[in-house]
Amino acid sequence: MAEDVAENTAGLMSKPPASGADRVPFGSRPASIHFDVFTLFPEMFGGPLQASMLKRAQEMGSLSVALHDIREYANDKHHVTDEPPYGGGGGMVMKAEPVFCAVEAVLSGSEPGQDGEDSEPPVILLTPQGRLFSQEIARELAGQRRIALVCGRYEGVDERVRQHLATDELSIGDYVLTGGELAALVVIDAVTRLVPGVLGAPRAVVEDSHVDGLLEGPHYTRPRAFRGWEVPDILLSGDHGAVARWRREEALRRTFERRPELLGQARLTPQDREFLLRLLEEAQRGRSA
Ligand code: 6GU
Repeated sequence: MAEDVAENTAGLMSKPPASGADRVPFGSRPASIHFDVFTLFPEMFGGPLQASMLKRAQEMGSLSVALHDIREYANDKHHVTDEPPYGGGGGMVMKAEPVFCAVEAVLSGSEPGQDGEDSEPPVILLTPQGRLFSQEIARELAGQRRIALVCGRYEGVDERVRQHLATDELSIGDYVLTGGELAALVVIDAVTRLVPGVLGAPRAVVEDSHVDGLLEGPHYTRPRAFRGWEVPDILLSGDHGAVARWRREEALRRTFERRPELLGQARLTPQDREFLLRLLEEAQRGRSA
């Protein structure tokens, strides 16, 4: 069944590792992650999983995604997956049983595919009530071999899914989406790029915004002057130490200006603190002038 969905969404199942994967030392194996996604709208995943990094990660064998249509696990003739809420009120609530049946069938290995390897992967429910997804959570999840993502829909999900099936509940921000599907894609993207070998240059991960708790500073590429706007001279100086310090200060400046609340958690050197103090003094002078 998972295969059917994947094929209908044009080949989303994992492919055998490409030739580069056999350069891994004997006895170890390449890092990879598998997502089981439970959704009423598997067709929402086609495009994003078939482009760019997520496509390449699947081709390399670093990522596999199995889409499971919850509707197929509804036991009644009409495959009902939602009902009006007990106690009245508006909207519809996602029924517990089809979700339980789908997750249990797939994770217990009674479903063809990735069974046996890890019988108790995290089962993450995606709803606006979850804890806020972050780079830190992405890093934790990137250490898993397998993750189940359950996409909430409609006005809600039967509470028993939350209490007795999910091991965690995530939200991607303080706004309301029509369902957890886009949030699941956000999680898959953020986690997959942290799987070793997925990004070409490991430095890119180390220097990411949010990794050391700061926003990234500005970047420039050719040409040196575009419509009269010049690249900062220091980037052309060839002085690597000066460039590194400038980048650090621009990251600090940007974080100070846009997300000052991040500075409390950031990893800062004494030199960073000195620079921030200068920014603070400048800001205070600016305000009193
Ligand atoms: Cl995970 N689901 C929905 N429906 N809305 C959201 C969300 C999730 N995260 C932010 N908004």
